Amino acid sequence: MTFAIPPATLASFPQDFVWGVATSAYQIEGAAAEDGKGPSIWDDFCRVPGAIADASDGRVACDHYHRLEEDLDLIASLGVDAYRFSVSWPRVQPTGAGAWNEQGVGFYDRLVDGLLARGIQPYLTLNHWDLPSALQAQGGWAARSTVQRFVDYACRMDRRLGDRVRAITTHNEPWVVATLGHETGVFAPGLKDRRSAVQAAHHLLLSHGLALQALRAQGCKAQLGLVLNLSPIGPATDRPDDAAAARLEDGRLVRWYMDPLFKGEYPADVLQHLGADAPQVHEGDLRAIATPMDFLGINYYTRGVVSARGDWDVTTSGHALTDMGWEVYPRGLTELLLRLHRDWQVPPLFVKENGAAFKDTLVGGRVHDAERTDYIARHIAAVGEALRQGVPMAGYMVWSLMDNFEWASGYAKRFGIVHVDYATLARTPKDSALWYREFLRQQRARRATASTEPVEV
Ligand code: IFM
Repeated sequence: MTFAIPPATLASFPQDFVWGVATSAYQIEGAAAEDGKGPSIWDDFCRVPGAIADASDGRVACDHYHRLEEDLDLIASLGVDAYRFSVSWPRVQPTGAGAWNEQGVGFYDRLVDGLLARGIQPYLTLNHWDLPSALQAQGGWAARSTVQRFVDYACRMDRRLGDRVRAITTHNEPWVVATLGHETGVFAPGLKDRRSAVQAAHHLLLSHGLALQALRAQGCKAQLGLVLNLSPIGPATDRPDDAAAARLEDGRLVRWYMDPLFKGEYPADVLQHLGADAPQVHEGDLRAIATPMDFLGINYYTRGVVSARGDWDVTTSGHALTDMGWEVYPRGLTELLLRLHRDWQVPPLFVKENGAAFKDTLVGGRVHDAERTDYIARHIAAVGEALRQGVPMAGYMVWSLMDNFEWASGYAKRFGIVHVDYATLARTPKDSALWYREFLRQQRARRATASTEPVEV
């Protein structure tokens, strides 16, 4: 089976386009209570009966903390330009305030140096959801005091690693933290309160903006930005109530974040919908949130289709579904990127996560995951198409380097291009990893010759 990307599309990727793979701390590190690490809200949430589908947790995960060198070699073997990882805040600052844990910082020091030694650019994320439990006890993201804690943490991390990392992302997917963590309660910290969710979203955005200002004020050398999970949202039918429901969903997922970041205002229709649950916004907050970024990261997996009655059946879409039940819809990525470029003054855009869970089987040392390779190839083509149409795309990163702890789904959902045997923790590159490596090799060859020859790998 070959996975072709149209030559015209391939030719649109600039020479300095950044190709990478991504992970996050809680999902791969393990060592959840070692070397001075404090507890996080995900350590706590995993103990709630029924919270995690397979009743698992991140205590061991992929044991990345103890297998750092092996994993660095694995990343290097793929031939990527960049590796996106997150820092576990409670590993470097166990209670989210005050004392710093040198052993924890040392781990990230070795990670960054190990990447650089292998010629890979480190892309650091400060918050990929594992807030220190001690801060949750003081209200977590719903409390304004967490904003300053985060700014302090960001500045300290920059002083330790900022001279060596290419980019610092403040938050990964604030919608998930706010909505799934505080409104539907299916993610940590497991609250079910819309007002808290909306306030948490505001504090995440505010802490992002203030962190950028503080980092720049102390001379941070890394590129600075934020990563949003976005999708194009459309109505299930042409009925007016479906159109209204889709517009509101777009407001809560996309415009609620894009408008304050790039226009310095919350969308009026969503504020009206929220009524008394609208956030407490202080004078100057929106100006801070709109602090210019060096890049915007987008995580894209699927589109959203909304019906007013909540009865759209994804299995009727006619498209393949992933093991998460998510529709495979690469065209939605091009649509989304074009819209971001058209409707907001966006800086260079990165796809910071894109990938798919499928049911994999390891047979004779191979995982023939053709569906995942097809998914990735089609989404890379979708990015190329956006580039061709003038969108300032700067990079693309596969989610994920390896199978890992998929939050409330536990270990059953495998997103990796590298298979992890959770009994032995052995890593085995899947066919998708071999394809990506070959694709990147050809990209590099194309860079070297600046050729536009068709590429079929
Ligand atoms: O695994 C997650 C990741 O942590 C954040 N973005 C979506 C991925 C797949 O669900």
